[in-house]
Amino acid sequence: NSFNQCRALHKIAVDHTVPMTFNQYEHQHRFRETQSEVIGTLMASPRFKNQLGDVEIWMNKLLEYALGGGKNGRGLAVSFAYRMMEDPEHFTEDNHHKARILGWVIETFHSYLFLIDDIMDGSKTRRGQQCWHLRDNVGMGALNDSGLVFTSAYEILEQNFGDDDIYGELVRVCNGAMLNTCIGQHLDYASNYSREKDNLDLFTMERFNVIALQKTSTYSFKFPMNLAMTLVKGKNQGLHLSEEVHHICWDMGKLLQLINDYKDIYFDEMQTGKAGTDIQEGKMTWLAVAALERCTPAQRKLFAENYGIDNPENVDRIKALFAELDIENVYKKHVTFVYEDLMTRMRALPTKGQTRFYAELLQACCKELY
Ligand code: DMA
Ligand code: MG
Ligand code: MG
Ligand code: MG
Repeated sequence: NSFNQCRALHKIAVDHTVPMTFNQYEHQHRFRETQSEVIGTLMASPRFKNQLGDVEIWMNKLLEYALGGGKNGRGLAVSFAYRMMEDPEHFTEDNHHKARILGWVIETFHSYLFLIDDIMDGSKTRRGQQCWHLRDNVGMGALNDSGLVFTSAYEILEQNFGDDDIYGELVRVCNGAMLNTCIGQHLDYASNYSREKDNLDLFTMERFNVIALQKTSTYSFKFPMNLAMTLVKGKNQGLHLSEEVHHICWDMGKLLQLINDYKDIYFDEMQTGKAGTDIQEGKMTWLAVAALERCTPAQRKLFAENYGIDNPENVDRIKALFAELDIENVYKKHVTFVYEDLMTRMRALPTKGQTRFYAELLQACCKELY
């Protein structure tokens, strides 16, 4: 059908069916192999000793939900980044393994974020399953469970790096990334549109960009880079991310959020493992802002009357408006432009290793590894 033809035309950034390369499968497999070790060390922490039997049962259930079924893009990025940054003379399997453990630290923080995000966004499913807070015997306990996951990330860090010189720096990196992301999540939530709030004036590209940088770029790209760099830095204090690399990370995060916003509306649950809620919740997505930029006063009124309402008729009216404004094509043109611009800037990076590394991250971002 025409939608599939459209997708074929814009394969690069929207087609999640582009297969991963053998190498990517191999790394994903190695990464996942370390998961049980990481959970084992966490649960062996003295802090879990002498607890009621229920605690371990609950933790295992919670961690299975929190760490299972994901694509692990952020976690994998740490080990990719370590391989890219490390001087070949100092590269060791031991450090590579440490990079994978740091990858699981990020994955644990990530699951903390989506446990809360799904409550805030009124989501029902995640990774092909019912959301945690909707399960029997969970409910509002999910808030505390998110605390268990959050503190577990730090516990994993302490169990594996507590005696290391870089421990303090790793803690600083984690806390900085999480604080920034939580600020982004606050802004995201506070920007939700509703007729009562009558706050459509907040929907600007400028604000979308600021929020995407904070809620997505920071922990999806800067965070893995900074952890890998801390691991390498022990021997190379002068190491830092260049200004251009910072900007590339920012813009990849914006692209990731853009794709995420698109899929919320145009992909079905079978493809994403989560039912979209952005229109229902009145989220300030890229598509909503792009649509408003193109609305006539009458269309803007229709948008204001129907956006942010959890009712299929209102949602359909918004989707029809998006179709009228040809938002899918606007999106596809924009995504293609962003992708090509990033590729050009990546090709201009000082070393071939950097170009290859960032281009791979970009592919992963577009290929649904995140
Ligand atoms: C995701 O925003 C941001 C974080 C920090 C989890 P989102 O709510 O659009 O993500 P999703 O579509 O996965 O719920
Ligand atoms: Mg969400
Ligand atoms: Mg959200
Ligand atoms: Mg989303």
